[in-house]
Amino acid sequence: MITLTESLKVKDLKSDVKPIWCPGCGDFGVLNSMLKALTDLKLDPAHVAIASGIGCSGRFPAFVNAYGFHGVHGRVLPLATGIKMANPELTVFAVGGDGDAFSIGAGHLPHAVRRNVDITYVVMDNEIYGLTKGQPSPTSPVGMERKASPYGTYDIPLNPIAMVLSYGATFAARGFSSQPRDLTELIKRGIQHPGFAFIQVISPCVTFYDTYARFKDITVPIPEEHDPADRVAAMELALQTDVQHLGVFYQEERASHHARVDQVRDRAGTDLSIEDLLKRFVR
Ligand SMILES: Cc1ncc(C[n+]2csc(CCOP(=O)(O)OP(=O)(O)O)c2C)c(N)n1
Ligand code: SF4
Ligand SMILES: [Mg+2]
Repeated sequence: MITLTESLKVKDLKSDVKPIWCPGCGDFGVLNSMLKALTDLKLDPAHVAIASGIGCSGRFPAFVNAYGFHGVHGRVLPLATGIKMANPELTVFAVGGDGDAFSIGAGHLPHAVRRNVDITYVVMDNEIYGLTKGQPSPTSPVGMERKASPYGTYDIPLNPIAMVLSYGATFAARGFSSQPRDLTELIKRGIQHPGFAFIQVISPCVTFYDTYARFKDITVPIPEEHDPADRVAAMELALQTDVQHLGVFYQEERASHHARVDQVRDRAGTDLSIEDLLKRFVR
């Protein structure tokens, strides 16, 4: 994490590109929380990189005055992993939607989690495909009736927090875009976590599936007595779906991906030339 000595203001981190999200979209709350987290931690934007997938949420990097890479649909995690491996000094974010993360990109998630790549992954979960005008996503609830599902969805939704906990996540949290102060704190904790920080953010799509009222009713803070070092207790909280807990479910420290790659590099010997390596492995 490379920081500045002087403070930046949120406005310094806003790029000249104005968000074209619909007024009221939850993604505004996520963007503002992210900018506040970056300024609170005094992160040097020249050492921040934000990779995104495709979706309304995928537009995110364009609005931040830092390095950004708007990738292809579902491939944000390989992209962010590559950025971190190429330059471990960068603070790296992956951002995207529920479709990007849990449909087309779902195969990448367990591996980024188990590798413990030191990035913060913010998934803006609106339980729908926003950009493509409202098709069901893997987190849509059963019975969701929209134009693309006129008789209601019937597949059970995935449970993102339970998924990453079962993959061995070292940091799993849930926030709500309409609670930006708490979300800012979660993002700061994610950035400071030395490993893969997974943050599911409830971020309603006002145009195709307005869930503000539902989530206002069913969201509750994680109980104060919850021990975030207890994976089983975290899983029990995650499996409760009648209420949706907000906060940090689980956190532990484990060597990150690039720390382990460095260890392998040390073992292999850094003074070896390509010729030495070829002699050793090519017969
Ligand atoms: C390979 C590929 N398949 C499908 C699409 C079409 N597509 C674009 S965004 C999207 C889903 C967006 O939903 P989500 O990831 O939840 O993001 P949101 O718009 O809701 O933020 C799809 C299916 C695409 N761009 N590329
Ligand atoms: S369509 Fe939905 S997700 Fe996309 S910008 Fe509009 S409100 Fe946000
Ligand atoms: Mg979505």
